[in-house]
Amino acid sequence: MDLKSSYFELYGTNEITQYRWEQLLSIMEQAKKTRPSALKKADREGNAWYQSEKMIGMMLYVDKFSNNLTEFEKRIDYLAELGITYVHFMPLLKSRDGNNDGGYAVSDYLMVDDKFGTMEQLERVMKLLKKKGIRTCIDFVLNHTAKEHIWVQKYREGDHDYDDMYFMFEDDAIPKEYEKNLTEIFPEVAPGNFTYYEDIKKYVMTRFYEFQWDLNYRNPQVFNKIVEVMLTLANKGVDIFRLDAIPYIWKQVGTSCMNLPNVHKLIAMMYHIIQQVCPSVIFLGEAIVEPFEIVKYFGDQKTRECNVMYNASFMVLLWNSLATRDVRLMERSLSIDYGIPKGGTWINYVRCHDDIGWGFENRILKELGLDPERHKQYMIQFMEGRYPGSFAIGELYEYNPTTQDARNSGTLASLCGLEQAMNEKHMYKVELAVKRILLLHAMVIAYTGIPLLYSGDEIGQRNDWDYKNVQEYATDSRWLHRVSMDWEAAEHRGDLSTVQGQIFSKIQAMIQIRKSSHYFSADYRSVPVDTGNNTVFCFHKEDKMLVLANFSEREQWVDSKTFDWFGLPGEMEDLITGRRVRSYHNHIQLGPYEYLWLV
Ligand code: OTU
Repeated sequence: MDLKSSYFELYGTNEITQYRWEQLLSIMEQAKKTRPSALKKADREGNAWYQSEKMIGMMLYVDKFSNNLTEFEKRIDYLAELGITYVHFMPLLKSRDGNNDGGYAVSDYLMVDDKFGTMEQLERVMKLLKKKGIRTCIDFVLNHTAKEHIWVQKYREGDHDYDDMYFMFEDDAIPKEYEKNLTEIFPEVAPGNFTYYEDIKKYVMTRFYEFQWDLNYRNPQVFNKIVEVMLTLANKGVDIFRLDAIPYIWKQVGTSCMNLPNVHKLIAMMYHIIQQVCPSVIFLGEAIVEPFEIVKYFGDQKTRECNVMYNASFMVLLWNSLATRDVRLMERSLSIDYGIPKGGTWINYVRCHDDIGWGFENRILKELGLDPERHKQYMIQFMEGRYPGSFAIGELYEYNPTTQDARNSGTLASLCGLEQAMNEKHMYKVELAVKRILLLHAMVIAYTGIPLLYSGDEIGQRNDWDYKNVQEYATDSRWLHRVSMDWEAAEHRGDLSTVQGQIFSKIQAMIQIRKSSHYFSADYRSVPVDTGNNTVFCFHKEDKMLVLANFSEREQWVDSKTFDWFGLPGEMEDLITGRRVRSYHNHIQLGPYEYLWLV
């Protein structure tokens, strides 16, 4: 791409653009000049590292994982023991006091929040991680800042250079025009998309929480400033930028202000810039939108945007399969070819710090004879634990009493039945819950892409109900699953008679297997296969490897003729157990929630 012509196309050919363009060039020059030599050396290798089978991520909140960055250093060995090769630090830049949406309301991009430590400590941690072969991902919140950000302060002080950093209006005429086409992101806790401030006599665009002011990328200065902080952070050693909430960064009256063409242009420009300045760095895009919109953020063969994107559909489909014991929706949805460009790679995860929202392909639901609305209600109630027979214990998120619409919160273990089983002291249920936890991990570790674990899930941590007693968390049920690492429980990880030991050791083993075979790299595409059994999910990797997974608590049989093309009926080896698997009376047998990685 030609950066200059894109910049002028976006911002118009005039003196101001010319001035900002030159400013951008000097920001890039400066960053190039000051990039430490160790990082420059890494740059020479490029950024293809993210496509390796060795990539395994863990996401964590520093305070919840290790109190602060100093204590984090002592926990690096734990991450290495599990086999982690990249750590995603949840927002750790300075954020506003009080409610800050889990750090997603940044008040200073160049400072680490005091509650975690200092920028120097972060740099030290990144270096120590690198020594252990672990890369660093940080959250980069670029759609909005806290209303206390320095750029807001400068505006308030009357510095005209900062006049148009945000969307501000004298009266509500334009806001009303916008509202006609906007949905609400947090309809229950933060309704509306604009807020009136008496002190400045302005309506400000606040699409998320009121204290998160949307940045105005129509102003080239915003673009330059964001690029400047990004490059500064890259020079401190960040390998992966998780670009938060990207669908929203460009706004246009009369549209939904989501996924607009200029969003893609902005991201492509930013990517081009990091390629120029720090080519070992990559972008992880966060866009929890429809799959055909998500894949556009990979860019195309010529113009890359993000290297990796969250595979939100897969996550939701895994839960759907578990709750319904029916894998057809997953198998059919994953069979759709969205034309991902080469190099575009998924982050596969079972849950993250956010809620789970039930976005399905309604067309496929209908093909299966299901009513989309009623099916969604089933999932909502099942995951909350309200549906009769459900094993999950979770909570609703953003529940709308009028429409009954909601999303769900809960930790992986609690949603898989461990909390209920422990409450009932029901040993068989505990066993099933552990099997579900492992099954879901086996899927995200085996499927093409990078597996991302949530800290604490590797030892089966249950919901944290105490969040209700913390004032700034109480109205946001996502804190139910943002648990503090239970280090005492983690001590039992070597003891296979404990739940922690059973989960940790098996996940650790799967990670090791993944790292030792090229079949798990980005080069081997996963292709779903219809087994003829609705509860058994199957995919193969370029005919080299076959994954089978039973999504029910009952034993299942699959006709081995389905796999004639794969060399059956012969003998196969399960990579996980080393066991020889052969068909028995032309069938392959799978125990409750059993999964096989066959070669
Ligand atoms: C993201 O999520 C973060 O993951 C959240 O934790 C933040 O609260 C939020 O941004 C604001 O910074 O709407 O329900 O398509 O789905 O950006 C979560 C992207 C969100 C959105 C996503 C957003």
